[in-house]
Amino acid sequence: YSIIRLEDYRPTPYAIPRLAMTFELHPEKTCVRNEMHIEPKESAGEKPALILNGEGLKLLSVELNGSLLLSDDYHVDDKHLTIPHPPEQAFTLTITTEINPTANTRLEGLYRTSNTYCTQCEAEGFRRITYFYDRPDCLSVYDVRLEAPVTGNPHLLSNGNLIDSGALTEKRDGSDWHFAQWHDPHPKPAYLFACVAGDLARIEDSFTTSSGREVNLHIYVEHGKEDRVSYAMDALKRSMRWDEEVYGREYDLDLFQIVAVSDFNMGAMENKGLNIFNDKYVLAKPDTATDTDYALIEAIIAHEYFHNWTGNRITCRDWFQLCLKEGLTVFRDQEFSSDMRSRAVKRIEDTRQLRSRQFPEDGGPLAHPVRPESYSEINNFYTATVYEKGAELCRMIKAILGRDAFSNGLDLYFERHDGEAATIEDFLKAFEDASGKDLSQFSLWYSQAGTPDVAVTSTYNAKHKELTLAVEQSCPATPGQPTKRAMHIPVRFGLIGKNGQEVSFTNTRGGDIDLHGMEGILHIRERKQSFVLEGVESPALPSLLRGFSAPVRLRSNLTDDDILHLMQHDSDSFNRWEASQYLLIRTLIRKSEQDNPIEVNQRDMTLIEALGKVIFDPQLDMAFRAEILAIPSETDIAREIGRNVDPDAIHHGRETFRQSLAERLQTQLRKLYHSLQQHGPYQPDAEGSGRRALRNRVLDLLVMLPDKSGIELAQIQFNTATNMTDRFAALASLTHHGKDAAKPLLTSFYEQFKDDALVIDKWLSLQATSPKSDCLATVQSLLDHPSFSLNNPNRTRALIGAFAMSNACQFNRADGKGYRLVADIILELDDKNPQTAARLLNNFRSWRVLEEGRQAKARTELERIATANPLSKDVADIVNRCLH
Ligand code: B3K
Ligand code: ZN
Repeated sequence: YSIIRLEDYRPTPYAIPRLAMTFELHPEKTCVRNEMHIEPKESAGEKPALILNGEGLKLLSVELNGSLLLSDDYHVDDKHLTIPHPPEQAFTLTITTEINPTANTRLEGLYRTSNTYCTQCEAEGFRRITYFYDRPDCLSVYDVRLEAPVTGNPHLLSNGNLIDSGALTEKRDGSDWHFAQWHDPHPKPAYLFACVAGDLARIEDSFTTSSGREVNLHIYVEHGKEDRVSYAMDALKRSMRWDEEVYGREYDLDLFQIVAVSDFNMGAMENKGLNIFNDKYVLAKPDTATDTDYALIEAIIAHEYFHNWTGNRITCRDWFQLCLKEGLTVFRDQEFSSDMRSRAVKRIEDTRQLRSRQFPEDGGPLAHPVRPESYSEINNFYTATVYEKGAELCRMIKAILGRDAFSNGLDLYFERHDGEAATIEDFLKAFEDASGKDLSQFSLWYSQAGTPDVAVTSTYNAKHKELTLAVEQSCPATPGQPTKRAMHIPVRFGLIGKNGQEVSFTNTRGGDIDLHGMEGILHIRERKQSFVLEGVESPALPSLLRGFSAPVRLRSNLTDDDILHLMQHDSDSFNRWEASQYLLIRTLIRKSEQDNPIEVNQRDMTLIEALGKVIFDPQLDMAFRAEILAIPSETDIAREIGRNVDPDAIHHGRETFRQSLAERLQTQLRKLYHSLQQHGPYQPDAEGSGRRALRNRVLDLLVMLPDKSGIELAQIQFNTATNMTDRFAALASLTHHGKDAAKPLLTSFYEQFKDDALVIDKWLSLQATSPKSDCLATVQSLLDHPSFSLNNPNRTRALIGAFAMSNACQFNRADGKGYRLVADIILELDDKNPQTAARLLNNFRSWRVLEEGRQAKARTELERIATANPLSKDVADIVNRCLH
């Protein structure tokens, strides 16, 4: 497969400022007529050929300025349509193609989902609908006419505003047809095109923008699901308001539509004025959705809406710039959620995510820069690095510039590039021009892959009242990048004294430090550098990397006792959590190395008591206490160990530590559990979800008690729960720790929810993440369960994705059967839905950190995949990178 390189970028020789499309919708034979107005660009030089993208299309006709072209005048291969000698003046090219939406199992282009027609064009799906410049720098105004039988398709939707609609005068195939005509005034790239046709329920609302324009809001869902839309609608309105208030960005059409579908390759898609969503991220009511589902709906509704400005109004010049829209939009949705909920807790969650999803990517064979320089399949670059690390880079720019200059920089970016396809250089230039700061060293974050290491040695000189922070940075080699240059790393910090109080400093030297009251930001720029804080009256511990101000791995010379002190006293709650995580990971690694991890020594006791102090502190936010109680996962522990990993030892060590924790704190835990009982109706807000999170984490410890009292509590909770969060948490604790008590409850859960696919996904995931050795057989038998289907990405991810991603000890079974199962599925799926198959394969990315025996088993499966024939470009790309 060919490699596309950033350095090879060339603009197109032609522009397509407008096109008019007509869809005659038919389940197997949809006819697409595409009338393009094409203009040669002045800069293009002598008579270049017109080369349009197209794949999997049946070409019916090509017309130039209204006359049919003969097949000598153009040529077609499996990826392009080429007109070698187009006219020198502007011309109209009309291409008619036929496609089969029903046979489209890739879920890219136009496909069918539950009898609804729907599209997914990002990144390169438009070329499966018609021949076009299917690249983000070709911006066009779209007029779209949809024609379909009235029966089965009462709604005909596309981007922009509805211009006209009505009945077709003549019957077709004996049935009545109708049409809808849409016009989108905003020029957009083809990846933002969308259309939907089907019989769905519509929920309506409206929003008045800050300048007083009325926008109709329509959410479409399957009939019968109307009662699950109110939260999404509310989240949409809050997003629209927030983008006006915080970024000064107003919505720009008369209509905003969201369609929820049940077959979708990813979370959602920001098509202009017509977002299409995986229904998992729209539908919620208290008895079917958990608090986590609600929070994700809020975040994803916001994310797709925010793309209207960051992605749609300003799009990407080429796919290498993907983080320009994705990193920035993730940053914006994270800020939105922080404002809606608890900022500190949101930061903890995002940091946890980054470490568990992005760090392993950055540290393994799939590592790539936030802005990659080459790819063979772009769909494989919608990664945690581009999205989440990309968001961290925006957050660092804000930290470096300060709030006001950051906001001015963004305004300048919007002003300069509205209506354009931009680059990362354009983005950074706007911030440089608005702030007068030089971001050239900072820009290395976009081109260098890998997680930098920052080592800090702190020494206090009592005589001079100085604290010196000696800093050293390095970055491990990553594929194609053996050596790295020093980066600009902003490290936010404060000082905590022996009495637990914050300690101030007056002056600094040795490097660039911003001061904000008792806090500062170290601007690390050299490989080795010493910062000196002056006027430090008493010995103090540095509280470093507050709020995770840079996506790095931090090491320091602080002792475990120092960290314990910070865990108890840091004025920065994020760093209190960070300290607890550090100590927990150290303990859990130690446990995984011990022959008898059950023994509780003095160090364990000290940590358990310190954790108890936080967990039982009624002054603290409950969601925060729940985060402290979220013991690092087995994958997190494995990542910190980094080599020769034995997942069984990690599992055993972690379980015994959790059991010790439960036993030592059981009296208070029980009391806390009962005190957190819900009063009043369910609310998915920060307060309610924080309380449930804490209570359910407590329950998850109590079920480990040998006296079975916790199991009983979980059974009662399962049976009396008034919402899915509590019911599911009880079931999860029992399934993972409760031995036989879970079996009848899993059955009754299934019976109760068997008609509700999204709830059944939870049921599948739960069984796929059981650490017990019979899990493999369970997953195998669930593959044949009537509620399961490999044709649906949500089902596949719920069962196989959860097994591979969240069941460290069973996926990584020593006998290799976990790998075999997942590899079999990948091979079976590859031909139907390569994108989803490639996603599953990503779970093999950390295979080299395992002990030798497991490495060998994983290699066997990877090689089996690599040599399969045929193999999609998507899977071939990932498997080859994993092996090399
Ligand atoms: N932009 C889409 C993702 C498209 C993925 C294509 N493989 C959703 C989002 O990030 O908002
Ligand atoms: Zn996005």
